[in-house]
Amino acid sequence: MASPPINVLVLTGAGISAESGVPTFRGADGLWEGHAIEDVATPEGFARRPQSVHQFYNQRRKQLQHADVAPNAAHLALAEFEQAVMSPHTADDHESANQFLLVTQNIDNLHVRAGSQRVLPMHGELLKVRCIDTDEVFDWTDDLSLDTPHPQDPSNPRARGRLRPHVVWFGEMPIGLDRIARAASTADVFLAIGTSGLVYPAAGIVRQTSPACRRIEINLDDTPASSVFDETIRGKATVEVPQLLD
Ligand code: BJW
Repeated sequence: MASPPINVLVLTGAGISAESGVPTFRGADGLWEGHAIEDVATPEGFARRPQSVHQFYNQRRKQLQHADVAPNAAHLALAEFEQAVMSPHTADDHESANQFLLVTQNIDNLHVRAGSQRVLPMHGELLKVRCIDTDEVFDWTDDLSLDTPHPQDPSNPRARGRLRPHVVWFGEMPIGLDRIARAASTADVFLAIGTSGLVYPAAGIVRQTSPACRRIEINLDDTPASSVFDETIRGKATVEVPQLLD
């Protein structure tokens, strides 16, 4: 007999990429020039010191493209798991099909590089920029500055410096919240990996799941959200994620 369909929702945070060489925000090294991320990653911070904020993201953009930064065993296990859950042989019609969504707070592209397909980067993407005037989004791998020409208007001096990182700062609306709320309310399994549970609305997703949902947290340490989970697994993402999903 066919097994019932399963809905899986995964939320990842900086901890899943830590072992790929991408620093977390609130760990021992999680400061930038003595500033907490809460001070740097705001529209007000960008308005006050745009060049400094560009420098922060330029460094991280460069670092993400360093040859040593690559998806780790946790990213790869999630991509394989998605493929297994969503294999066309698991259902012959849409109604009874399994569902899978990977919501990431990370702006690195490591889930996509690992082969994950149903990825929702709710805090934006480091390798994209957005025009402040038109909201148009462009792929971007280079540095940004107050002098960067507009890709569609390169010879217009007045169109320079109108690009910003395509990321979500404090006080801005995260991406895809409706889709996330729908996925949470129908999830049978919710898995949160490597996130401190301090930043909302991401930290509140676990509370949007139904009582029947099995909620699992993987983290090195306890978080303020740990008590809401049914299972808490303590350890490194590269060890615990492949073990859980095997
Ligand atoms: C490992 C590991 C290993 C390490 N293995 N584990 C409700 C209550 C209170 C406040 C608010 C609220 N609702 C909204 C707010 C305000 C605010 C907020 O949450 N503030 C709190 C700080 C108090 N939220 C917002 O402003 C959000 N917007 C919003 O709510 O809009 C609504 C609205 C808008 C306008 C008008 C009215 C309403 C936006 C939040 C945007 C967050 N942006 C950032 C920067 C993104 C760009 C960038 O990357 O630079 O997102 S901040 C930063 O924190 C980044 C991260 O995605 C996010 C979360 O961090 P994360 O991933 O959890 O990392 P860490 O470092 O904190 O934790 C790592 C964890 O991994 C640790 O637990 C380690 O133990 C673990 N770990 N190695 C396993 N190997």
